Amino acid sequence: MLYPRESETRELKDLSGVWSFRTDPEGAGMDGRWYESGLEPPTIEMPVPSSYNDITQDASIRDLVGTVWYEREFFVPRTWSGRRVVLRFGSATHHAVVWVNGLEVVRHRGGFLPFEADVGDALSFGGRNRVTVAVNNELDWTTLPTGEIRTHNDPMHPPGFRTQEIHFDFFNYAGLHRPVKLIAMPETFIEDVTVLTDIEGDDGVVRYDVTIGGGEADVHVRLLDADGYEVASASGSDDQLRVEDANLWRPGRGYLYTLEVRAVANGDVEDIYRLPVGIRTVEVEGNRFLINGKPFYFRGFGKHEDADIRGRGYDDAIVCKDFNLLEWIGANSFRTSHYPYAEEILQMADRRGVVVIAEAPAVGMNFFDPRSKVFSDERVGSATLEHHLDVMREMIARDKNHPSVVMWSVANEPAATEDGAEKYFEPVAAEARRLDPTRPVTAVVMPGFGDCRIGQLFDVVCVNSYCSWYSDYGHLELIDMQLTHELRGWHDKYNKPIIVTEYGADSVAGLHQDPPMMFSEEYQCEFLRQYHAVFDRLDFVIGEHVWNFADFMTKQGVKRVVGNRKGVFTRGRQPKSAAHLLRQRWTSRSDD
Ligand code: GCB
Repeated sequence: MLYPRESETRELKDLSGVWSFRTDPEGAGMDGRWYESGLEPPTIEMPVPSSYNDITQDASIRDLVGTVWYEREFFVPRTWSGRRVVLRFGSATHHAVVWVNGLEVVRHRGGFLPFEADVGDALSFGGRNRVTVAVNNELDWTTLPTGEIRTHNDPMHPPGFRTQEIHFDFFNYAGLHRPVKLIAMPETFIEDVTVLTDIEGDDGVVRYDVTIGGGEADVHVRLLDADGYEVASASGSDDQLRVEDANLWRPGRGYLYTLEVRAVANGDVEDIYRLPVGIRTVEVEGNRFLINGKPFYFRGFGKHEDADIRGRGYDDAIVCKDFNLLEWIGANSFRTSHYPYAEEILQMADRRGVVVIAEAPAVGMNFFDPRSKVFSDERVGSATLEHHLDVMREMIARDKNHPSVVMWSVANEPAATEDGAEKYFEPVAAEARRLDPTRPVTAVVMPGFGDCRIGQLFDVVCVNSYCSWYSDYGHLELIDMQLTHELRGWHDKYNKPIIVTEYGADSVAGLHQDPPMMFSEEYQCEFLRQYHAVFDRLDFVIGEHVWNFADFMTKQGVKRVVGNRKGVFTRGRQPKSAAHLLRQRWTSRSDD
């Protein structure tokens, strides 16, 4: 799905701003047809994009399990009549139904990917219009992430008391998290563009494939360099462009060409779309991850889309700050743990040469208790799989053209030791490879190489590790022995390169204790030092992603002190001691 961009033939209207909002804890809105004539009071003001959870002082809104309603009015210019007008949501977490002027235009399941609808038939051109969205945040075994709704039928809870159970720690933020846009384009339009790039000697090769929607048109493309000079051109809906002496996209240097696509019908230019293109290759060879044929070592973080007040809501200021901090600390990569991030974030990674492991929102598929099985018909079964495959298709359709994305992660910490895990993940891995034969595929697993049943399906072993944090509390001296055993075990079993996709310890900023104790800044630093000593000895380790970039909000529970404190930056993006330690380690290496 193409990102909405302006051009000579396309206009955008951003519907971000303050919308009208109402909770619907009883689920009365659908039957009451709240979409028909405007939301009735009591409504409150709600910013879009943002999570709604932390905007008010009302805990029942923060912790709501169910549906909320958003609505706003907007004008559509008379001049847009006769054009294709699309309403596009960057995401709605987790499920949405959308009406325009009371007519249902689209439904979507899944909280982290865009969806859109041609709304021309529902609009009043040259007039006032209303968009209404019902957003539901409930997670069950058929959704991604997975979860369970529990109704507590016992004397200790009021009748019908419901809670959302989730088997992951991050707060289940919800709402309209990403920009909402109206796009006017020609009726015969450029529907999709796919590029695949290759390197031959000093030349870059760009294969493209263009789909035209709404009619017939001839396709002409030009490839422009970063200064706007044409370096290659072709005609036809799919072909190959050769760039002599190409400027490659590489880590630390996000050189981008622009593929300018024109759809021409009867001699007239109908539509123009410009796609940034980075020429690069990725490949796993033996124990190495190669970008442009050169070994790449991942230095960086697992992150979250998370900040105070706006929760998971997209915010240019936070995103820019995060990329500046990545650069400051010497990181070259991150993983979009545990769901696809806003596409604007991938665009910035493209521009800045930051490498991304893009993850599907398949998290929570684990009870962390071997007595309870997840992969079964009543839990993660065929309905979940069907949705998982849909989400892989949507994610790859959105992100296939980003040079920063070098690998797909299909899940985080599923119960990989269960009998059903292999049968479940086989088709998921196969679908990812079918959709994108150019990128390696992985699943992030927990320690326990002995019983893992899915490692053979993937190209890289990505493993999360918390020695001396979730076990052997305080015994930092055990990390060396335990981690070495674990990593060697994975390598002996699968003979694949390993990225440690999570390792980290909570620290409360400003809490000091020497000798180190858990939750102090000193403990977090010493924990990282111990891990690094092991990584530096094992040459099949090809990456270190600290958990986490910044402190982030979690569900409530006795293991968390107003959120997960494993950030090396605070939630306000100030460095803890660990950030300085990493900066020293990472900026002293110039291997890319
Ligand atoms: C993990 C999860 C991550 C948690 C982290 C932790 O293994 O993948 O989502 O936040 O551990 O801090 O417990």
